[in-house]
Amino acid sequence: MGYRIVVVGATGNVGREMLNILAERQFPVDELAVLASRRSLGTEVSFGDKTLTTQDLDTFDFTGWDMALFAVGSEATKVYAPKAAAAGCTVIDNSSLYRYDPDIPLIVPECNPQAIHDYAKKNIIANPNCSTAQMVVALKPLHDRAKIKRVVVSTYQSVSGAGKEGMDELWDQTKAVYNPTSDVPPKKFQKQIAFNVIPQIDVFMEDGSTKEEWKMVVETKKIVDPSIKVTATCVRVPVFVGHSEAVNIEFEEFLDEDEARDILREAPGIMVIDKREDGGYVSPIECAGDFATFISRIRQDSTIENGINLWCVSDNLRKGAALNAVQIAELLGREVLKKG
Ligand code: 11C
Repeated sequence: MGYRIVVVGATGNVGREMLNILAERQFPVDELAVLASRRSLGTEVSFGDKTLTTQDLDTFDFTGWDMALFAVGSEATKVYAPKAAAAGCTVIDNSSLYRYDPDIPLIVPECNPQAIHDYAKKNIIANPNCSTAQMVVALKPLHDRAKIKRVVVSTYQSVSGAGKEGMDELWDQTKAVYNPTSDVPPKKFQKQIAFNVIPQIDVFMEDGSTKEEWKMVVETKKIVDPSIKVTATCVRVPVFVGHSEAVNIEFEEFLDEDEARDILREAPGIMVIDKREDGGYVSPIECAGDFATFISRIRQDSTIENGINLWCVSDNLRKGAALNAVQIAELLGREVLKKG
């Protein structure tokens, strides 16, 4: 016996990846409903070798369904997630709406699987921001060994983090550079993204940081340890899929670079590719479509007593969104619902 699963926002970048990953990982699905807003109603989506037609989110009855994977913005989530949760269908939400609610667990299964047992307070589980998810997978095993004091991270985030419109804007602006008669002004992003980098993701906060940077700080504390200090600079780059991060970590105790490499090699969800030669590291184009978070360039930071630098790359639509949501569904199934 398997599960009755709903995917909400099935026509978007993340919703489609959720369907791919449920099929790839052979999640025990008995029945699957794919929902979309009125605008995309009737659109067909693929699930393995099947084609499914989207149903109306507005009129859908969540009663009798086990889990709903939400991949819509915070506004729609605010309306429909409580409805699903109240009907007894556990919500796994990819938006930022519930992440900071103390009664809602924010889970990366490699880091804090024990938090799954808090799901029942509101029958909702939150999925983290993509840039946080891949970083905490690397931080947690190192923290368990040498206790992290402070993290300084700079991100290089792909345009797919901003949805299909972000991808279209990069594509159209890139073509326009070679065709001087067409002009594609910035719409999704604040400045031209083609052949450029933009040091702003999400809105500005009062202290001069951006909300994306704030999310990395707050979510790392909630998932790994509230004592860890994080300072982040988040930058959009002209890459379609795959977020990259340069991470500097300061520990309480000394951690040798070789030991750090061995710990990461053994850690769940991580693939270490770290050869000290030309091209002996992973770049975002190579991680697209993969499940792993790739770690390269592991080295001592000799400017501080207990420091390590590393390079962290992952498919933001997968570990950063859809894969993590499906892993949460697997965890909920394994630890709580026990049907599959
Ligand atoms: C980006 N990280 O790359 C964002 C997208 O809070 O789930 C995901 C925003 C979020 O633009």
